Amino acid sequence: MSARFLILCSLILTLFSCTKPQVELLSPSIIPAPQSLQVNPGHFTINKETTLSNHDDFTASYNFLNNFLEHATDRTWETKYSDNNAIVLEYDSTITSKEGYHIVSTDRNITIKASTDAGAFYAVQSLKQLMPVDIAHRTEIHIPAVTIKDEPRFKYRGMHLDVSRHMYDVDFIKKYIDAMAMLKMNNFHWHLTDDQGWRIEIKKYPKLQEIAAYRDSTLLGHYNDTPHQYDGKKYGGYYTQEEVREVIAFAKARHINVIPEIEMPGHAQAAIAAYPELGCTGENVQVAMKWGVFEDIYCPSEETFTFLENVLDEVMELFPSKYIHIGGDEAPKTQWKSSPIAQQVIKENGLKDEFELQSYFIQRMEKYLNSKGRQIIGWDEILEGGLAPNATVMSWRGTKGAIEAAKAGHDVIMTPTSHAYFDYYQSENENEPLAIGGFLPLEKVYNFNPIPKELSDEEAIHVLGVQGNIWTEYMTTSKQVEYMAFPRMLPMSEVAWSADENKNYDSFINRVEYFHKRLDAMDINYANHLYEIDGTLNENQAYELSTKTIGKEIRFTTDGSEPTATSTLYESPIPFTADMTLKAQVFNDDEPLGRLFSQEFLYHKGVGATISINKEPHKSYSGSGAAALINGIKGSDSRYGDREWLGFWGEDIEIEIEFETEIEVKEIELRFYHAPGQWIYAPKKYYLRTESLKGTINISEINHLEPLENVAISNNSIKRIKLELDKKEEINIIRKIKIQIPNYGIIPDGSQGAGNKAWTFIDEIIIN
Ligand code: TNX
Repeated sequence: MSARFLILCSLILTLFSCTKPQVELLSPSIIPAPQSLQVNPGHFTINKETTLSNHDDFTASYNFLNNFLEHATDRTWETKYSDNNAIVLEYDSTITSKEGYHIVSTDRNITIKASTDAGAFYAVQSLKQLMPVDIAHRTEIHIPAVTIKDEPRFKYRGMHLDVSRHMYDVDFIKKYIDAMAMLKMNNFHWHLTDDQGWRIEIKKYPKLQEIAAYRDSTLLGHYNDTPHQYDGKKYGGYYTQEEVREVIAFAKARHINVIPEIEMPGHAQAAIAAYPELGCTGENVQVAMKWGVFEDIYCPSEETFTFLENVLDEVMELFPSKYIHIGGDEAPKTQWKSSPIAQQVIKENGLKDEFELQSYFIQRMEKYLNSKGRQIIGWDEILEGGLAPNATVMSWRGTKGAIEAAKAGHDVIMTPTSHAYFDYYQSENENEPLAIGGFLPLEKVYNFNPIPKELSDEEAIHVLGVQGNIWTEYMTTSKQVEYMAFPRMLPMSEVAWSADENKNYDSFINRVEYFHKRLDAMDINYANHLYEIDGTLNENQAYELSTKTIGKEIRFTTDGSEPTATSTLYESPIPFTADMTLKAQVFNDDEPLGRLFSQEFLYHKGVGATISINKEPHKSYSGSGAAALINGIKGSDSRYGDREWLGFWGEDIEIEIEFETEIEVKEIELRFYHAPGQWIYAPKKYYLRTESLKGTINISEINHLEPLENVAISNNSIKRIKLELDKKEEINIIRKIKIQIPNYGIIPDGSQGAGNKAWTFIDEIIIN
């Protein structure tokens, strides 16, 4: 038997034996992984006579299942009481988890037990995944005999979608919600307003529809490309209240709550374009045509509060959600500083500064929403200047905000950029469609640990759950949203639902491979990076290649040529002892899969030296540690979250490299990532010090304390700094190099992240 056949047999459970398949059964590959799943001998067969029994009032689940089965089998299904050849929905009060369920399938029937409709609904989702994808028009569908007991890890399992930067039709919103339901997600965070467009009909304010919903033009290319260029086309639209109701009803039938976000006090330029009196300057502004953070924010006047209360009244009328998201992020305080109205409010209310004014603003809106029985959610900036008493914090700038809020007894939802921003790149491949930046591959999402270790068990109870965010600056079509959301929504669903002890990336990846067929059947334009090759340098200076799915071969070349089905088969790590270009490709028999892998190796003088850094890199951007800076491998020119780049947030760093013996060094090249849009700045200056060993004991020291000239060439947002050493023997015959890199400092006004500390990202230090 060939290896491939064996693998096939392990994937497909057959009734009798591998060699004589009678009934092909799918090996259960449910995503998110259930609490416990046991495969038993036997199977259940859905045939012409199978019935559906809704013993109790599991309306949404029953309707969903009935629709699905009728569609799959091309017949109407009789609903009657029977426990033979039936799919039975049954109430079971012993299932204490409100969203939990049991499924027992045998030769005789399938029983779904739950204590709520939500639990039964999630059972139905699992049951669907026990069936093969291509079941349409089959007369028989076979389902393996299993016992599943399941319940979620977190009660908040969310996905966000920004419809302001780009907008998608109602059919797509439903498709997105449908996919969320399949993955047992239960909160859809609908980001409806922002600087670039107001997308929800508010009847009391018609200019929100006429003016705020449209922008005159849109930025072309990336924000970091200069000079900025525009397409000159009017863009926009909004969801009518009727459409909003339709979306909410559709989501409700899938046990998904829809949380509207109405941004305040910042990200409000579109509303101010429609009603300039809501701003502090009274001047006319345009709906924003590019991305970023804008200074036109709501003025804290009575007029603004009345406007926002009226808007929220209509929002609450539409959305039954307990939570209303009021934004609170990225609100520059410049205009408040010079506004008499804002300063008056500060004075009258005894506030210390504009941060306390923001807090006053949010607390006032919270009071209003609380009085109507609703709760607010805000981005973590709402912590600044004092947290509103009942607010839930959505932590996006790392986890600091979440820790502070949970310690103060507030609920938090975890959406850190490092693990939850699906607008970031998911592959290092240069051919990826344009994205905002960053690097968030599938595995990193999967390894997201939502409970910060700084929290005690008691405090951790405040972590309600997790959410993936889709900011759509660079997603002009719904197909592009799908590409960024899938498959990353899959690992996020497992982070949200599955018990930590059941998580296993290899098992997950094998389930994803089959899941692609489900996504195909749903016409979802997912990104397929499963057959990409991953490379790491091991301690023996040899390069290891791997690919995530089982049963595939990797073939490679080291002379720069493209690998073919007859190139060298990868069997053991490839030694790295000279400059080389490694190219590798995954093959399934003779068929190449996925994309070509290519890696340059620079065998410079730093390779093999000892390195230390006085500060730990930030835990979300720690690459493969300090050693990554002298391993001969440069970081990606377009993604800073890979294994080679190290990120430090606001810290001055000092790097020390020590060679085994004295060597001659002529130049040192440093590489810094420079992407102001993501708060990443190359430092303004550097200091270099070399130490040489005179004889055997004396260490002579040469200080270059003045900043060395920046001979950088800005290249694809990488700043390269070449430090040429004086050609004097005591300078370039050296034992040790020390490089001091002061952080850029605070991000200046008018830039993304203004007022926050800048990041420093550094990768290979090339020593020649
Ligand atoms: C920050 S996350 C934002 C958004 C941008 C996003 C891009 C947050 C609260 N604000 O306005 O779209 O970064 O990644």
